[in-house]
Amino acid sequence: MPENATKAVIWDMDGVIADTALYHMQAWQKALRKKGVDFTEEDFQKYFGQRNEEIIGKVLGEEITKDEMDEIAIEKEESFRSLVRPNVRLLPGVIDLMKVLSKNDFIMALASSTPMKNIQLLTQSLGIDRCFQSIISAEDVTEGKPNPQVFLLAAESLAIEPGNCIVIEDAVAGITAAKKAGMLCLAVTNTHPRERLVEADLIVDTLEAVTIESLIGLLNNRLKKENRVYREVVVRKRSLDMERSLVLIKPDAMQRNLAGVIIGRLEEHGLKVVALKMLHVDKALAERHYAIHIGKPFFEDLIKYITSTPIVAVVFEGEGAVEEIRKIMGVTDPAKADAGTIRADFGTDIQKNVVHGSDSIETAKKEIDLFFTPEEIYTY
Ligand code: IDP
Ligand code: MG
Repeated sequence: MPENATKAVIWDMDGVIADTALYHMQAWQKALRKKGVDFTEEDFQKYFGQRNEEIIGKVLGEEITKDEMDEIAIEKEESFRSLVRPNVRLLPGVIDLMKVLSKNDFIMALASSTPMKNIQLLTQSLGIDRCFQSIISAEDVTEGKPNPQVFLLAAESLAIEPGNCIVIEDAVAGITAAKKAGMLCLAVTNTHPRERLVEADLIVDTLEAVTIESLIGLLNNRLKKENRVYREVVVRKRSLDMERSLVLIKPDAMQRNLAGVIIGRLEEHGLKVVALKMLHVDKALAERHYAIHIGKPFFEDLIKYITSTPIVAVVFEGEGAVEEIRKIMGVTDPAKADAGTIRADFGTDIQKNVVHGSDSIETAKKEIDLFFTPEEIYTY
């Protein structure tokens, strides 16, 4: 363990480290069938990530006794362990990410809604039981996720401030718990689609896609955000040099609730919103907007990214707006962008750079026409 560790990653287990959902569902079905309850896949999805007693209480109602509840929970967990023992596998990217985290002085905890027995069985079977400085299980908390208790306890046991902890989660309740704990959250779409995980700060489809830079970037952004002093808004008069530029709040920014911050940064410079809409860009529009990049190695990925979730399109107006917006945004690659620019502060990598701004007056005209009709643009 690094001597003066200042940052931590707190791992959820089921659905992040190991793909155990199917075995949990089968174990629930077996235990509840005896009580005459048909536990469907939908029920399972609904209660995913919650603690046993909460699930049993909700499924069987208030009248159930504590003894009955314990009996069902024990039976469920026993059959889960016997199902999982011969089958459990690590999900892709877990080991590599753990290695790179410890190389970069992150310490790690495991915080799961599962009983300690399951955690031990899984971590030992997978050979990762010695990777964590601390393990928090269902027995350690009085309330499960979405209550933040489990993560706060983990941070406390590591002696790391919640604001310097990144939680890795796959469940909606887990992400809510992480945010309530004041932590950053990386979500992986192993269990739920992206649209359900938008509360997270960063969403990936597999842990193989996580870079150490993006995690460190998350922590840095947090610090910058807190230290940031809003500049006084300059309200400018209309002049003959008024220009319009198209700004897109890209999918990664929308997923991380940054639309307001980005629009705010531009407004702070006296640029005026004259048109605004939220839309899910389709492939055809994406290909027209990025036509200039057809044939480049990143083109296909760029189209996938810009069409992945809805975005906000804004027309800004101001004197020299086109060039000024490019300056406020920073250059394409966030790693190379000047400090204090939008991309340096919030961008993750050269593709996920949170914002688009037209690159010339000519392009701006074409791009605005793609996204807005003339009637949709307001003239003050
Ligand atoms: P710009 O957005 O700063 O004008 P462009 O070169 O026009 O940058 O590229 C359009 C978008 O394509 C970028 O904002 C970024 O999202 C993506 N992009 C550009 N270069 C790369 C690259 O080398 N790899 C992956 N994506 C890229
Ligand atoms: Mg461009």
